[in-house]
Amino acid sequence: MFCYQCEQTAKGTGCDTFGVCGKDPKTAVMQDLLVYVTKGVSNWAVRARKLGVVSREADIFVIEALFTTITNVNFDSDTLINLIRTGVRVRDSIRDLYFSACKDKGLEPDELSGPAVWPMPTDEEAFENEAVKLSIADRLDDPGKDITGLEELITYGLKGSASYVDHAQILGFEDDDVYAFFHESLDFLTRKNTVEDLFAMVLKVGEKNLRVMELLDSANTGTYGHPEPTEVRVTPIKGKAIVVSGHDLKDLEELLKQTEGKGINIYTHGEMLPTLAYPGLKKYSHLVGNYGGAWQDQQKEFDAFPGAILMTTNCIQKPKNSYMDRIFTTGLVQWPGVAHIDDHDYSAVIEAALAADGFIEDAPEKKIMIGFARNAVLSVADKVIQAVKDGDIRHFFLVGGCDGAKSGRNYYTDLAMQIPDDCIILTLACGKYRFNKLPFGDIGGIPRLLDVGQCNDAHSAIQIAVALAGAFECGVNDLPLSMILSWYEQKAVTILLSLLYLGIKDIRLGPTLPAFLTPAALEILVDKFNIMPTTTPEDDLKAILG
Ligand code: SF4
Ligand code: SF3
Repeated sequence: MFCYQCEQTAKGTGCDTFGVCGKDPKTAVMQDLLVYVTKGVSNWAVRARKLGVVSREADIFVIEALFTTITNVNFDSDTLINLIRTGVRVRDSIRDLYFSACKDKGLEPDELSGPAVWPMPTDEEAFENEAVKLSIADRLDDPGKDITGLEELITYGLKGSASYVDHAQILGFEDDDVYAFFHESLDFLTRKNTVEDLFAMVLKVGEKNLRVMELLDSANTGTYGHPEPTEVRVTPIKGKAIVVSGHDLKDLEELLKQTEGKGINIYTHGEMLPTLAYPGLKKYSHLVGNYGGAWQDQQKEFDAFPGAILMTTNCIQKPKNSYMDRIFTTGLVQWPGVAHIDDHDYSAVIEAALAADGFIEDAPEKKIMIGFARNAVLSVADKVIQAVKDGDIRHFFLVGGCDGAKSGRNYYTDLAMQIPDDCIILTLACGKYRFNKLPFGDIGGIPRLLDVGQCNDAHSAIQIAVALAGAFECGVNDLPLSMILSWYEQKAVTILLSLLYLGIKDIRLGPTLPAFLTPAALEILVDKFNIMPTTTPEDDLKAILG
């Protein structure tokens, strides 16, 4: 195996014997093979679309397959093998549709090679050998590390974006141009491209992901209303309990409906925290607060949680035996041996919660403020702008992104604590847990820490920045705003590409730079965007504030 798609990759270069995340070699090569087959689907889908033939099956398959291969989503090689088989069936069906459209129009169909015609072996051993042969490791020699790194940057951007497309689609929000783009870019990846072509595609992925995040924002706010500033409890209360982790709002809503009146308290975890600010979700009185922090603390936190656990999207870690029988996955998340919930039927989760002890007493009350997405912040924009003009607000910091287990991430806690009192901190995604329970106070009634939401709410943060730039009649790069981002998995990659597409400069990225970016690729990013690694909180603050 060889995998270097996330920040915690072994030795900062690549996991080559076993994933630091817990991914075994078979699962790793099956993920690579799934991505390979997905490209084959898109090879035909892109051509069929040119002739007016659209296959919903192909569109949805590509999105789900990419999402499945994001870090910490699916650790079950059997599921992956089934998906590869489905992919080949979907590929052949869209190929047939393309052939008949060509025939109808009297056209000669394109002759394709590679993933478009990959012959799937029938026996298990040959299947695994093929997966090894077609894995990333093979491409590091030919076409080489620079090209492969840029191809993977595009692929990882697409993976992250696919997760947002999936969430929006579940709520009934879709855009055909988005599906078309996924096919175009995957088809592009099967060609021999120059560094310049690849780099142009990197920015196109960022551009399209802006549309995708907008779509998901419409899905979430259109279905559940705009997040409102909300004080939420972060300590448990007495009673039976279910904790829900991940990003999928629909899963939470369905669980809330099914647990109503059952005497079970529902807690959010990880990236679910922002859902406590949505009117359509916080109206459920048994949605009582947030439990725990970011994903990497789950083994300790779930072990201590006296109820059932539901993982809705990524960031599952190897479950400990102590909670193996009360953790459940849903959607695309899978761990071998963990019960998977289909079609929003949560009866097994409810049963497990009722069988567990629940919290035997209330913990001391502790609350934090959340819910500062674009609508809430822009409704007080006049006050914010005036505070900047009066010199009461000196600078804005966007400190957020993914959290992770590797050492060095206390940088973000130290930084947030050292940011001077006349500065505002915007935050989002699970990286916020490094500091979101600390007291930051306010500036003339404006809280100094504004939690914008989930990682996909980077869309909201961008809207806020654009509105500020409009008010000050300058570009986003000229605002007193600095972005200090933490990354871990591929959703952070796609958000970074969107920021680069917008031309945002001077982004600080940590705790380490992506292993898949070779010095040559980094040089381009530094030249064009002055992107830089985080150093120390002291030095970075000095460089920013002078
Ligand atoms: Fe390693 Fe990250 Fe890949 Fe897991 S996802 S195998 S930790 S690089
Ligand atoms: Fe976190 Fe997994 Fe990335 Fe949505 S929940 S940001 S790491």
